[in-house]
Amino acid sequence: MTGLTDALCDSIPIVCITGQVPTHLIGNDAFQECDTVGITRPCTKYNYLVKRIEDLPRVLHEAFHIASSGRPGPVVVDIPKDIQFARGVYSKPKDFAHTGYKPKLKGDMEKIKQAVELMAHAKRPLFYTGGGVINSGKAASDLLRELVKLSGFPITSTLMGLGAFPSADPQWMGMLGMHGTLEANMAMHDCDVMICIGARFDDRITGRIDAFSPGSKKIHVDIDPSSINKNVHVDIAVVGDCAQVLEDMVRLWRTSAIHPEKKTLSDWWKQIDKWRARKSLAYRNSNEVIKPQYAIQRLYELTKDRDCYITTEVGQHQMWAAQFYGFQEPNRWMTSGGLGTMGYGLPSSVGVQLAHPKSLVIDIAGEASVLMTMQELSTAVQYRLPIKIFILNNRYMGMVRQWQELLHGGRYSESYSEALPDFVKLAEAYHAVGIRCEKPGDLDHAIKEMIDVDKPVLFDCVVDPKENCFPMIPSGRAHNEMILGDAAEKLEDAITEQGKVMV
Ligand SMILES: Cc1cc2nc3c(=O)[nH]c(=O)nc-3n(C[C@H](O)[C@H](O)[C@H](O)COP(=O)(O)OP(=O)(O)OC[C@H]3O[C@@H](n4cnc5c(N)ncnc54)[C@H](O)[C@@H]3O)c2cc1C
Ligand SMILES: Cc1ncc(C[n+]2csc(CCOP(=O)(O)OP(=O)(O)O)c2C)c(N)n1
Ligand SMILES: [Mg+2]
Repeated sequence: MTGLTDALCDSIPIVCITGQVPTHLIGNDAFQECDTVGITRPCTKYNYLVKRIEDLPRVLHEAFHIASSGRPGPVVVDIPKDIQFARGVYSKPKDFAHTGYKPKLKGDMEKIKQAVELMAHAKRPLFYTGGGVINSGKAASDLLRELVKLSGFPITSTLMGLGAFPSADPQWMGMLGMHGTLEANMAMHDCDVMICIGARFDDRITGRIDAFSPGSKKIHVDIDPSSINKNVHVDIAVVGDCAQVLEDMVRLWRTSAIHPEKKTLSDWWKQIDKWRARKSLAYRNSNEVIKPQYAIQRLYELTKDRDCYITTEVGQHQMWAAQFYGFQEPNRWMTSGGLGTMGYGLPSSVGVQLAHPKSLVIDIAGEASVLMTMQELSTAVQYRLPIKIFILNNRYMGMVRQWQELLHGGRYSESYSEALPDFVKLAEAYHAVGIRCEKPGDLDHAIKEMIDVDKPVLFDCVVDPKENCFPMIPSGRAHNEMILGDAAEKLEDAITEQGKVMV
């Protein structure tokens, strides 16, 4: 159920085939009977109970079509035991598209024209992009890059959209939202035209809704009509697939006679550079203890020239990975965003390694999250999948501790663990390889050793236990009320009573 909900929240296509008691026993409280269709209804895009073998080919084709088209999501197909044993004749259904399910891919041309015109007159424009660009496929990322380059506008993205635009490009402003950069959040607050492409105005992005980007006209491109005007009212809504709409936008932009004035745009960039100069991701490094941010920076430097995929667990390490690991291509970053499910990263890295057997696959993990699905290390060993589990071991459920520091005056409860396993021995118990690193000076060598081993590795990177993840917008605050790392001592005053309920 957690996996399905996770996939629903993050628009991930999954077909899940489940086993049911024989049809004649359904409703009898039979041995191991469970109302799978009933239970999974709220956490699937669609679900089926197959009662006749003749229906199976159509249902399976429909299931894959529904899961992967439009706004992707999880589909469950529940197959009773007698249907599993029955024999039937397979014939490919002629038209397996579900009646009443016809996602709109092509955007309304009139709306797209209005959007491009608004962009052409913008003084302080900004692209805010998200997971929809990744979902739409490689063409969408290519077209996005083209439009951003043609327009010269700055671009930020959500956690789910990382990699659609290269982080190494000067127009990239880093991730936005609760743990996003100062420049991205300030630009969201102060922009006059916001171009949202495949993102859904999540509360980690908007902060206080009534103070969210108060002066901007908003364009929203999304394949799901129910995402439009759900959290934030927009001025121009284009329902369609990112790639198709972007293609039209690029064409119209190229042929448009009007473009923003160079001087106006350069004034906007000067303002952005001032925010950038605050270096909101800065942290105090140490020669004694490994800072988690430094560990991710070194991991990035030592893996960036390889064919690398990153998955994560959930917590501070996930946010540091988003902030400090640079993504240049789409689909290189797998993380649980909407549900934030601890334990996601390890099984997810197993799946990624199966799909890309020759690539380097790294799960950036927290020591608490990774224990939730540690048994999957055995799957990796069994199938000879050389995944690397890079644990930022702070001996805390760090994200929980950080909030306990913010909201509860540092009264830590159940967020510290002094009963952790010895991860090196644990790796060995699974017949994997364990590596521990405790000193900043040893880190590069240890990371190289991890990369070179052709087996699953559990890397215990012992980091500063009390490091907090900054910058942050305290819940219930606006984008221009961000806290930077250096202001940490003022944290307690920064959160309002109203904000506490939004954690
Ligand atoms: C501890 C923690 C902290 C977090 N902090 C942050 C943070 O600081 N910043 C941040 O950004 N996120 C953060 N998140 C993630 C956050 O909760 C949301 O998951 C994320 O912001 C949503 O990203 P998105 O808007 O891109 O939407 P997604 O969930 O990726 O949704 C994609 C949108 O695009 C649409 N779409 C899908 N396919 C297409 C297509 N083909 N064409 C057009 N549209 C399409 C969908 O209908 C949907 O509206 C955090 C998560 C956790 C667990
Ligand atoms: C399954 C699940 N349970 C609880 C939570 C709430 N939660 C979010 S982050 C976190 C702590 C994660 O600790 P760790 O894996 O050590 O990561 P760190 O924050 O220390 O980097 C918890 C308990 C969750 N997101 N998922
Ligand atoms: Mg931890």
